Amino acid sequence: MPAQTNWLTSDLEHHLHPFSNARAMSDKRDVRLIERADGVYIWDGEGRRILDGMSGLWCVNVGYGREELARAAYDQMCRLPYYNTFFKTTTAPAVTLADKLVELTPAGLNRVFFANSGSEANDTIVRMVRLYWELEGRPERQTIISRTHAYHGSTLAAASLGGMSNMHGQGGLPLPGFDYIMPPYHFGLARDEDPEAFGRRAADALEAKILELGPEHVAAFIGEPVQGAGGVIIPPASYWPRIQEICRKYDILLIADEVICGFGRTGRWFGSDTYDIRPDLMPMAKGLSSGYQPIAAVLVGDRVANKIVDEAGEFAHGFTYSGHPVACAVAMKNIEIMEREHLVEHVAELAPYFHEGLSSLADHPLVGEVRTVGFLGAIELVKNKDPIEAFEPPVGRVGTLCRDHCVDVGLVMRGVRDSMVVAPPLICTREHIDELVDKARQALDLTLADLKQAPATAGA
Ligand code: PXG
Repeated sequence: MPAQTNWLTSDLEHHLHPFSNARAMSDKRDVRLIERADGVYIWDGEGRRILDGMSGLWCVNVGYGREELARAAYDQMCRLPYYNTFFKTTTAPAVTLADKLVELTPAGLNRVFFANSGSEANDTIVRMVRLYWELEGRPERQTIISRTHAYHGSTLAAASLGGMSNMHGQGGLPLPGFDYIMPPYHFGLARDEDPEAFGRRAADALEAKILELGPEHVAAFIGEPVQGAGGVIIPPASYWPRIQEICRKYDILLIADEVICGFGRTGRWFGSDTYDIRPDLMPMAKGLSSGYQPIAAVLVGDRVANKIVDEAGEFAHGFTYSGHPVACAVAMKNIEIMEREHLVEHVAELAPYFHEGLSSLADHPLVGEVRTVGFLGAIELVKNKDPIEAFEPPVGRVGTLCRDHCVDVGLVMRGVRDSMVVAPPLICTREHIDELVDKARQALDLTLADLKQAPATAGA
């Protein structure tokens, strides 16, 4: 570890950060050291305590400082720090975890493939889906349909699955075989329309896209139950039933990306439980180990699994660390903690309180809408409330300004375009929620003050 005075220079000279503007960081010497964490709080290099309203990056569901998880890793490292699951070998932690995931997920998902990140899980899915249709004798069924603002990871295939324009703008993406429909983003796309009518219309866009491409070319539809990184886009109740009807009608596979929604985030074990989704494939990561170890899994439904098991021969795919024993042992202990402390039930119980708390911000002059499900929330920032008017471009200027003020007042919230999103650890109490809401209001006040001083340049 470099001396305190040098770490910033070393970081800026040698460390390329994900999704960061290295030039701007370097010019403004703008990087924050996070030194330690406990419960729902993190501490920065200046010793300031910050409420982590984002659970790290939507992942530290059981909160920080869990010695039990450290011990699970230590014990497993002493017994067997590594062995692979290739070539007809297996390990107890991988088998135990696979069993548990089958038990926790909706019926019909009976096989598990392990990976190390959500991106790898989604890459795995692209390969499985293509193989499935090849084995069905329908290799022309290649296209996977996704949605604008979807995030499914950063590898070439996962970034192609996602619908983020900034990612597609670099390196010639998307790859062939991916297409997109609108998200069920009521506030952003159709706030004057009845939400349920809009939900059906957003789902009908899938049928229109299938017919445009020709059903014989469509392999699958992928969606997060609630779009997370895209801005906590919560679908109207009418959306998922209609999407599933369309998938069945055209016989296409359904993939529910549970990387954010999984493990209690929406108040049930999986977002698929909350929205009654019956997917053929389900990637998960993040909350699987609460971020204490990198691990991901793909739950594979019988339709795809049976085909691959019975007809593929060898599935030529895998990672050195698929089913890593230490990561699996930690994930298993993480699930044990969630069960023992009834964290999923806790989220369901406090979800109305979380909703009320965040909704109390709706009277703020900058807030156009607040929406929540479970412990996921979004606060839309607007220039004018009545009628609603967005800020001048560039999009994200005010969101970034507010995000920086959040840190100043001791809160992590994430800016997505000009909205603020939150996903606090599932262990949050009523008091933590009160603190989160108080600090969010302080940050909104500071943002408003900046905008009053320099309406078009603040945050630029
Ligand atoms: N699917 C979903 C739904 C995700 O949210 C991934 C897949 C990819 O997981 P990995 O483990 O490869 O990162 C994610 C990841 C953000 C942010 O800024 C969100 C994610 C990752 C990085 C940043 O909100 N989600």
